[in-house]
Amino acid sequence: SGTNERYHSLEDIYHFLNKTSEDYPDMTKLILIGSSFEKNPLFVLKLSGRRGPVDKAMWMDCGIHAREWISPAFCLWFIKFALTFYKENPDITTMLDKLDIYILPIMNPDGYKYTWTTNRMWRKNRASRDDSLCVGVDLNRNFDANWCTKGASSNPCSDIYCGQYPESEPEVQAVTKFLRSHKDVVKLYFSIHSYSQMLLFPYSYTHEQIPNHNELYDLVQEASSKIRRHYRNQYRFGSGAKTIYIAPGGSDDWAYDQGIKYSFTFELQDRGQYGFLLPPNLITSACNEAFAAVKTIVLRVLVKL
Ligand code: 0X9
Ligand code: ZN
Repeated sequence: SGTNERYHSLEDIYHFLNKTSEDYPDMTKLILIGSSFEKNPLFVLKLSGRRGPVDKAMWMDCGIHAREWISPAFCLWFIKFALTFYKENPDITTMLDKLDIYILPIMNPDGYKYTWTTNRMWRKNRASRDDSLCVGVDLNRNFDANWCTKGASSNPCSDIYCGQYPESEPEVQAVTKFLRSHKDVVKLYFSIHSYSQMLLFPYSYTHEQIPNHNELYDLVQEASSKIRRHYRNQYRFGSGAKTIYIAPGGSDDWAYDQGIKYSFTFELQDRGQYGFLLPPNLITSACNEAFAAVKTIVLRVLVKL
């Protein structure tokens, strides 16, 4: 299904965010929430409908892991789709009329840049330290959620290195600071990864079930069957610990324990044929089905809030 999508360099992504905020001044706000280890800016784009203030919001971050290129591609696709089809597509219209949507398209700009220039399979950020030759912390092991227990590594050379202490990394600090200060309004949290086609919810740091396990299970089950029916692709679903593996220090678990009771991690296409090297002609289908999942969950949750 050859469409003309492509992946975008870090510079392109910054340019897209600037241009979009200029083109849609009444529906967007570009917010600088911090900067990376190498001092690249961390921008959140706030999307809202043309209406008065609302007291509910959702958050979505992309690009925690550098090599998962479909993830930032989805955040950009989502922004473009939302702004283009507001008032045309009823689902995105409802979402933007009822919620402020905060999108961080690239949480790990340093790592992402490194995958474009030097090592396509890089995962972590690019933090260096005096006492090791190895570079990088796994940002999805650095959150303060059973930090650095089984499923993470204290070895700086590991791909799942948890960092020197919880929230040691500037990228994680920026996100936790923003979410802490917006805790009362943010009702849904989405973190976008690849690959393996899974819709996950907490916990990943323990096999224990969260209090609203059944509720979140029903939501991801419905999202998964929507994808199967409309796009003929299979997504597994369930708690992280049971569905993928035990892993501590993740953003979804941290957000959940902050009180964001609708917290999800999506693993987008594919199931391993191309893995992280998902070809550009599959971007559109990956984004369409991921959006179907996001929208199914958000529209369901909105009527409960
Ligand atoms: O291991 C991860 O961080 C994620 N998988 S990935 O292949 N994209 O690296 C899964 C994250 C699930 N949630 C938590 N572990 N908290
Ligand atoms: Zn990932």
